[in-house]
Amino acid sequence: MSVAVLTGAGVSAESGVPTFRGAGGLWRQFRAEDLATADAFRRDPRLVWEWYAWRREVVAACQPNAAHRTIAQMEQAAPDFTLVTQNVDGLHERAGSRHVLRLHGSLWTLRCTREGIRVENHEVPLAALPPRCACGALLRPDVVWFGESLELDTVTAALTAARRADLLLVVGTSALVTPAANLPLVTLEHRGRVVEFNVERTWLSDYVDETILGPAAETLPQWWAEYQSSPQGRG
Ligand code: BJW
Repeated sequence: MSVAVLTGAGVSAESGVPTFRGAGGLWRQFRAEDLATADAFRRDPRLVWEWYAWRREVVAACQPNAAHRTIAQMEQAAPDFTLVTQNVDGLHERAGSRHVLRLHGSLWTLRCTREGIRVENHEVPLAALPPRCACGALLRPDVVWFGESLELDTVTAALTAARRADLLLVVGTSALVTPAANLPLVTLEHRGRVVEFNVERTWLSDYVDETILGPAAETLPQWWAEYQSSPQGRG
């Protein structure tokens, strides 16, 4: 039995990390094109960095929730398991997930704009804004902005997992951003079962096998407990 999980910002909502869209979402307060594009960074690196530095501070003060912990338990229990996340917050890793395919990068890695070298950095607050590499060039957040390509190896691994999955759990994503949003369709095309966990219906809800409505920190642990005691989960 091959199991995969695709997560989005909603999985971290109950930890206190703001989502992007919807009520209270980051894009309600900030214009995406001012902050999450390479053009925005070229125009005003300090402004973009102030936003990311603020988000690092918010996330550093948050703790993983029961949904993150349940997903980490799934990895231990299922021999063929893949976690794919769109999140950059690092909460899956802090909850104990060992192998995480991070489609959109990480808030905790910085990348040299000249040499492409990546450095892990957990400094909160950052000592200098915008931070610079030892070579003198600007460092940028190692995240994937709109119009940028995702790491090929990561997308390929995610697509392989979606194709192989007998069961894909889609947790807390509006599924509006491609290519991540296509993964559930790949699983469905290959006759895998897709179960969505969200506080509200999304466009995906019309296609998936089941949508479980409610906060993921409640619905996912409950679903997992029931699944484990079912014949399918025991088998
Ligand atoms: C709960 C809950 C609870 C709440 N429990 N649930 C036209 C022009 C240019 C590009 C495009 C275009 N049309 C399409 C594109 C492609 C573009 C795209 O998809 N755009 C769409 C917005 C239209 N994609 C890209 O550009 C990607 N690259 C690419 O395709 O390269 C090829 C290419 C190159 C050039 C041109 C075209 C193609 C890159 C996408 C990068 C996305 N980056 C961001 C920012 C990352 C860094 C950062 O964090 O700052 O990633 S955007 C943002 O959205 C972030 C997220 O990972 C991503 C997905 O959001 P997510 O996770 O779904 O969050 P929300 O807030 O949308 O949803 C939360 C959900 O949780 C909701 O459903 C709630 O109901 C739910 N929820 N509480 C359970 N307690």
